[in-house]
Amino acid sequence: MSATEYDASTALIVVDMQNDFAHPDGSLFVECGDQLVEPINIEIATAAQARSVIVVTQDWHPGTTPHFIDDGGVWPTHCVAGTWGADLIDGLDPDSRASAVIRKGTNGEDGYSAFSMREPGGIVDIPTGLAGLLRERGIERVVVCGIATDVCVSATALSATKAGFNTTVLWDSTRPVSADNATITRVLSEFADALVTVIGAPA
Ligand code: VGL
Ligand code: ZN
Repeated sequence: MSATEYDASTALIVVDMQNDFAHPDGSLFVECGDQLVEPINIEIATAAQARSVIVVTQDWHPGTTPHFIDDGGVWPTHCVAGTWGADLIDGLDPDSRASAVIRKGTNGEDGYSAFSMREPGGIVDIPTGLAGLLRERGIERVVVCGIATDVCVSATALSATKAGFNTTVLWDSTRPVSADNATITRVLSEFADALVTVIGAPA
Protein backbone atom coordinates (compact mmCIF):
# COMPACT_ATOMS: atom_id res chain seq x y z
CA MET A 1 0.00 0.00 0.00
CA SER A 2 1.21 3.50 -0.77
CA ALA A 3 2.13 5.77 2.12
CA THR A 4 -0.13 8.62 1.03
CA GLU A 5 -3.02 9.60 -1.25
CA TYR A 6 -2.66 10.84 -4.80
CA ASP A 7 -4.87 12.81 -7.16
CA ALA A 8 -4.56 14.86 -10.33
CA SER A 9 -3.43 17.96 -8.46
CA THR A 10 -0.57 16.09 -6.77
CA ALA A 11 2.93 15.51 -8.14
CA LEU A 12 5.21 12.70 -6.97
CA ILE A 13 8.88 13.71 -7.13
CA VAL A 14 11.30 10.77 -7.14
CA VAL A 15 14.70 12.22 -6.27
CA ASP A 16 18.00 10.89 -7.64
CA MET A 17 17.36 7.12 -7.61
CA GLN A 18 20.60 6.68 -9.55
CA ASN A 19 23.27 3.99 -9.42
CA ASP A 20 25.91 6.15 -7.75
CA PHE A 21 23.56 6.72 -4.79
CA ALA A 22 21.26 3.70 -4.81
CA HIS A 23 23.40 0.80 -6.06
CA PRO A 24 25.87 -0.86 -3.67
CA ASP A 25 28.62 -0.41 -6.33
CA GLY A 26 27.86 3.31 -6.67
CA SER A 27 30.56 5.88 -5.84
CA LEU A 28 28.40 7.67 -3.24
CA PHE A 29 26.25 4.72 -2.16
CA VAL A 30 23.76 5.71 0.49
CA GLU A 31 23.30 2.83 2.88
CA CYS A 32 20.18 0.78 2.09
CA GLY A 33 19.42 3.03 -0.90
CA ASP A 34 18.75 -0.10 -2.95
CA GLN A 35 15.92 -0.99 -0.55
CA LEU A 36 13.95 2.01 -1.74
CA VAL A 37 13.18 0.62 -5.19
CA GLU A 38 10.28 -1.50 -3.99
CA PRO A 39 8.43 1.09 -1.85
CA ILE A 40 9.00 3.84 -4.43
CA ASN A 41 7.59 1.59 -7.16
CA ILE A 42 4.41 1.30 -5.10
CA GLU A 43 4.19 5.10 -4.87
CA ILE A 44 4.79 5.43 -8.63
CA ALA A 45 2.10 2.87 -9.48
CA THR A 46 -0.43 4.47 -7.13
CA ALA A 47 0.36 7.97 -8.36
CA ALA A 48 0.10 6.89 -12.00
CA GLN A 49 -3.30 5.34 -11.39
CA ALA A 50 -4.53 8.56 -9.77
CA ARG A 51 -3.24 10.60 -12.75
CA SER A 52 -0.74 12.46 -10.62
CA VAL A 53 2.21 14.09 -12.33
CA ILE A 54 5.34 11.98 -11.81
CA VAL A 55 8.69 13.75 -11.84
CA VAL A 56 11.99 11.91 -11.76
CA THR A 57 15.18 13.82 -10.99
CA GLN A 58 18.77 12.97 -11.83
CA ASP A 59 21.93 14.50 -10.49
CA TRP A 60 23.77 15.12 -13.80
CA HIS A 61 27.28 16.52 -13.46
CA PRO A 62 30.07 17.26 -15.93
CA GLY A 63 33.29 15.24 -15.40
CA THR A 64 34.90 18.11 -13.55
CA THR A 65 32.94 20.51 -11.37
CA PRO A 66 33.68 22.37 -8.11
CA HIS A 67 30.96 20.09 -6.68
CA PHE A 68 33.59 17.27 -6.58
CA ILE A 69 36.44 16.79 -4.06
CA ASP A 70 38.95 16.58 -6.93
CA ASP A 71 38.04 20.13 -7.93
CA GLY A 72 37.82 21.69 -4.49
CA GLY A 73 34.30 20.57 -3.53
CA VAL A 74 32.97 18.18 -0.91
CA TRP A 75 31.70 15.12 -2.77
CA PRO A 76 33.43 12.14 -4.38
CA THR A 77 32.90 12.08 -8.14
CA HIS A 78 29.34 10.88 -8.82
CA CYS A 79 26.53 10.98 -11.38
CA VAL A 80 28.66 12.14 -14.28
CA ALA A 81 26.33 12.76 -17.25
CA GLY A 82 25.90 9.74 -19.48
CA THR A 83 27.75 7.26 -17.22
CA TRP A 84 26.40 4.15 -15.47
CA GLY A 85 26.51 5.99 -12.15
CA ALA A 86 24.08 8.60 -13.46
CA ASP A 87 21.60 6.04 -14.79
CA LEU A 88 18.44 5.39 -12.83
CA ILE A 89 18.78 2.17 -10.84
CA ASP A 90 17.51 -0.96 -12.58
CA GLY A 91 14.08 -2.01 -11.42
CA LEU A 92 12.76 1.46 -10.76
CA ASP A 93 9.45 0.87 -12.38
CA PRO A 94 9.01 1.99 -15.08
CA ASP A 95 10.77 5.26 -15.67
CA SER A 96 8.64 5.75 -18.78
CA ARG A 97 5.79 6.69 -16.45
CA ALA A 98 7.59 9.90 -15.61
CA SER A 99 5.91 13.01 -17.00
CA ALA A 100 9.14 14.93 -16.64
CA VAL A 101 12.79 14.22 -15.96
CA ILE A 102 14.71 17.03 -14.29
CA ARG A 103 18.50 16.89 -14.63
CA LYS A 104 20.35 19.11 -12.17
CA GLY A 105 23.92 20.33 -12.09
CA THR A 106 24.42 19.94 -15.85
CA ASN A 107 26.56 23.07 -16.14
CA GLY A 108 28.67 22.43 -13.05
CA GLU A 109 26.29 23.99 -10.54
CA ASP A 110 25.46 22.44 -7.19
CA GLY A 111 22.14 20.90 -8.12
CA TYR A 112 20.60 19.90 -4.81
CA SER A 113 16.99 20.96 -5.25
CA ALA A 114 14.80 19.81 -8.14
CA PHE A 115 13.52 23.40 -8.29
CA SER A 116 16.72 25.41 -8.45
CA MET A 117 20.49 25.19 -8.81
CA ARG A 118 23.29 27.36 -7.54
CA GLU A 119 26.87 28.06 -8.59
CA PRO A 120 29.14 26.42 -5.99
CA GLY A 121 29.70 29.08 -3.35
CA GLY A 122 27.20 31.34 -5.11
CA ILE A 123 24.05 32.92 -3.73
CA VAL A 124 21.83 33.18 -6.79
CA ASP A 125 19.20 30.50 -7.36
CA ILE A 126 18.89 29.36 -10.98
CA PRO A 127 15.40 27.88 -11.53
CA THR A 128 15.16 24.48 -13.23
CA GLY A 129 11.69 25.25 -14.59
CA LEU A 130 9.99 22.62 -12.44
CA ALA A 131 7.79 25.05 -10.49
CA GLY A 132 6.37 26.49 -13.71
CA LEU A 133 5.81 23.04 -15.18
CA LEU A 134 3.88 21.94 -12.10
CA ARG A 135 1.79 25.11 -11.99
CA GLU A 136 0.90 24.73 -15.66
CA ARG A 137 -0.46 21.31 -14.85
CA GLY A 138 -2.53 22.53 -11.95
CA ILE A 139 -0.39 20.93 -9.27
CA GLU A 140 -0.99 22.15 -5.72
CA ARG A 141 0.68 19.43 -3.68
CA VAL A 142 3.99 17.60 -4.05
CA VAL A 143 5.08 14.31 -2.47
CA VAL A 144 8.85 13.77 -2.25
CA CYS A 145 10.82 10.52 -1.90
CA GLY A 146 14.25 9.19 -2.90
CA ILE A 147 17.85 10.04 -2.08
CA ALA A 148 19.34 11.63 -0.04
CA THR A 149 17.05 12.62 2.83
CA ASP A 150 19.52 15.18 4.20
CA VAL A 151 20.71 16.57 0.86
CA CYS A 152 18.60 16.54 -2.29
CA VAL A 153 15.31 15.34 -0.78
CA SER A 154 15.46 18.01 1.89
CA ALA A 155 16.53 20.74 -0.58
CA THR A 156 13.70 19.73 -2.92
CA ALA A 157 11.04 19.65 -0.21
CA LEU A 158 12.12 22.99 1.25
CA SER A 159 12.07 24.70 -2.13
CA ALA A 160 8.71 23.14 -2.96
CA THR A 161 7.12 24.78 0.09
CA LYS A 162 8.87 28.06 -0.73
CA ALA A 163 7.36 27.86 -4.21
CA GLY A 164 3.93 27.55 -2.60
CA PHE A 165 3.24 23.83 -2.91
CA ASN A 166 1.71 21.88 -0.07
CA THR A 167 4.61 19.46 0.56
CA THR A 168 4.82 15.94 1.97
CA VAL A 169 7.97 13.83 2.47
CA LEU A 170 7.64 10.03 2.63
CA TRP A 171 10.31 9.44 5.26
CA ASP A 172 10.50 5.65 4.84
CA SER A 173 11.02 6.07 1.11
CA THR A 174 14.15 8.18 1.66
CA ARG A 175 17.66 7.40 2.96
CA PRO A 176 20.26 9.85 4.32
CA VAL A 177 23.96 10.29 3.46
CA SER A 178 24.53 11.05 7.15
CA ALA A 179 22.36 8.96 9.43
CA ASP A 180 23.63 10.47 12.70
CA ASN A 181 21.09 11.83 15.18
CA ALA A 182 22.20 15.42 14.80
CA THR A 183 21.60 15.36 11.05
CA ILE A 184 18.22 13.66 11.33
CA THR A 185 17.12 16.10 14.04
CA ARG A 186 18.22 19.07 11.94
CA VAL A 187 16.39 17.83 8.83
CA LEU A 188 13.20 17.14 10.78
CA SER A 189 13.26 20.55 12.43
CA GLU A 190 13.81 22.28 9.08
CA PHE A 191 10.81 20.38 7.72
CA ALA A 192 8.72 21.34 10.75
CA ASP A 193 9.71 25.03 10.44
CA ALA A 194 8.80 25.03 6.75
CA LEU A 195 5.48 23.24 7.38
CA VAL A 196 6.55 20.20 5.37
CA THR A 197 4.40 17.21 6.31
CA VAL A 198 6.53 14.16 7.11
CA ILE A 199 4.86 10.76 6.87
CA GLY A 200 6.63 8.08 8.89
CA ALA A 201 8.93 10.46 10.76
CA PRO A 202 10.99 8.81 13.53
CA ALA A 203 9.51 9.57 16.96
C1 VGL B 1 23.24 14.46 -3.70
C2 VGL B 1 25.31 14.77 -2.75
C3 VGL B 1 25.78 15.35 -3.90
C4 VGL B 1 21.84 13.94 -3.57
C5 VGL B 1 23.71 15.05 -4.86
O1 VGL B 1 21.25 13.54 -4.58
O2 VGL B 1 21.33 13.91 -2.43
N1 VGL B 1 24.05 14.33 -2.65
N2 VGL B 1 24.96 15.48 -4.96
ZN1 ZN C 1 25.78 15.80 -6.92
